[in-house]
Amino acid sequence: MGFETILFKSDGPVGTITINRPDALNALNSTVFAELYELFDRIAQDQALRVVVLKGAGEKSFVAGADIREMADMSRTQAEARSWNGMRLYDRMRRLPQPLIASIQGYALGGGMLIALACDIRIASTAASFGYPEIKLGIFPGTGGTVLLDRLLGAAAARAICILGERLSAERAWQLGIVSKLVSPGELAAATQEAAATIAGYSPVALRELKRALNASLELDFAAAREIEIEAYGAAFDSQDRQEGMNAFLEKRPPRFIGK
Ligand code: DAK
Repeated sequence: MGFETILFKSDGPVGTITINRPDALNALNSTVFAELYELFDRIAQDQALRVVVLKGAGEKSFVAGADIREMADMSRTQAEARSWNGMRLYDRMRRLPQPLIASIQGYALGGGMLIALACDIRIASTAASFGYPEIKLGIFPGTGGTVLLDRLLGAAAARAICILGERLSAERAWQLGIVSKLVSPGELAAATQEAAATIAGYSPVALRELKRALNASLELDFAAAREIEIEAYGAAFDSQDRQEGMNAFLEKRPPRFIGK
């Protein structure tokens, strides 16, 4: 697709995006943000893709944060504009109809942890590490990073991570619930593929509507989120896939979901 900083390949229903700046530990510069946004926009339209994996190139790093070299000379206006851009990308990712898996082999720091949190599931190797070190640079995770961590983890854990700026081991991130599955470095690729294959076998309609309900719960108040949950549930229930899922169960055979 002709991108400069990211790679994309698809293998049947599974798409894989690689952030490809290994010399800068895959730090996110404005080109990465723009290219990812464009790619996610295309993926959202592609019904053949049922699940997407996001990873970083090389052995050492998933993403070591926003590109500090690029941020160093920014004005306040530029920084705020970039924050809006970043949030737009993370919202795009969360609202992707397909589930997104972050496959994390190394550093997931700052904007790197945030982009992993914008995925639905995080599978990490024991060699990975996490954290928001922004406070050490005189800033803080100001691209929705505080809000998202607070909503996903709860206020106490989020505050400690933002204020202390400490590096969390993969084990600690797993205990906190940031990491959904923790595996040895040698098992990461296979564990990621296994999760992707499992999800690819589920109904795309149910997954899309489920994500809509989960997003509503993250973004709205209790009463409004429940209304959306019921509406999304109705939409899933109305699908041919729901009929197929229940028929397959009753007929004791595996279901074949078509995404309708
Ligand atoms: N930006 C730019 N270059 C980076 C980088 C980064 N975040 N992290 C690493 N690099 C570069 C290094 O400069 C070095 O380049 P050369 O010197 O070789 O040219 C190369 O990657 C290898 O890094 P090291 O030599 O430092 O490797 P080490 O193994 O010694 O250390 C490390 C790895 C990850 C511990 C270390 O590189 C490190 O502390 N990196 C910075 C981590 C960090 O502070 N991350 C948070 C950045 S602030 C936004 C969106 C998000 C954010 C802000 C705005 N918008 C959309 C507006 C979030 C902010 C952040 O993420």
